[in-house]
Amino acid sequence: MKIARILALAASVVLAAAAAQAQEVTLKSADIHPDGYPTVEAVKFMGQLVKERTNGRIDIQVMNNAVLGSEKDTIEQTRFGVIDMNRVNAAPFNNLVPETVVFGLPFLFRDAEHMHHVVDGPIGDEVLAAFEPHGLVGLAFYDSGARSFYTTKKPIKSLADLKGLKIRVQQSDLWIAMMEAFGANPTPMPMGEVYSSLETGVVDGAENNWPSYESARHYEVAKNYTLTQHSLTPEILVISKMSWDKLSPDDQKILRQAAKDSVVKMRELWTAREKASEEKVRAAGNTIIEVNKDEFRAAMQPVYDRFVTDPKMKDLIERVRATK
Ligand code: GTR
Repeated sequence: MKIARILALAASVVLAAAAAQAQEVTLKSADIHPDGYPTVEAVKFMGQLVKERTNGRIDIQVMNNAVLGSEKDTIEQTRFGVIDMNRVNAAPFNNLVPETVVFGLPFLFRDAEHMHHVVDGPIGDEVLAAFEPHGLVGLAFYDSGARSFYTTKKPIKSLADLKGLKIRVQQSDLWIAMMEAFGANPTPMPMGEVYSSLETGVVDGAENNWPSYESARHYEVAKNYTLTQHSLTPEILVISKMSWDKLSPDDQKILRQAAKDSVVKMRELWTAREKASEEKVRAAGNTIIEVNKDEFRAAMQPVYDRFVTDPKMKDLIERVRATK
């Protein structure tokens, strides 16, 4: 009798442990972009890897199309564990995590390859680590191409054309300062409001990469696209520290690795989409304008003077520049 009871108890302990092991976790991941956009597909791909590698225990549910809100709002919700994961551009993180400013600085990255070398190396790791004190764990950087201006009426052919134009910017002090230095009148607002603001004349223009210009249909209302390519600010994938801390160290490792693996996929998707979006916009008959970038670059000195002041920031930038 006694032995039977002990055996039964032992069996129930084993069963409970197995149940805990098999417990399923669903991580909700926010994105403002529609299905098919590279960032959305890259996180879905990461989800497949995580599912396989945890035998179905951990699932990532991508909640895109801004169903969870604007980027700025979802960042707050992610910090407080209401949303588990978030794929956001570096810009809306600028005020919260100052280290992210480096990656948005105008004309700092020479090209996509230079940006890849920086984010794949120790500087990238440092910036990802800088999220932790703010309730977030940085997982990966994704490509976002180069951002360029687009306008509804007056085409931008030189720096002087930007003077006094109302240009929508992301909600970041760095970006507001950048627009001011370009001579424009910055209007910060979430991405979801840009289309109607262009259409109704609340703003004269905005700026973004080829895929966003095309997929958000801004190209239909702002038909002049000027290839200033002023910033190669990447996208960042984060997880809430609250969700992270609930995972075992082994599962954390699986997540980190799957995020890194999804970067490779993202780069393939990005290259293809950048090309496809450019072709679609050109086929629509939009005016694509080449400019001399030198005067745009020269106008950015006040931005560097204001944001690159402390020794830590100066050092980071020197190391970015020195990266091959
Ligand atoms: C896109 C980026 C989005 C968002 C958007 C914007 O390129 O992928 O995350 O930041 O720009 O301008 O708001």
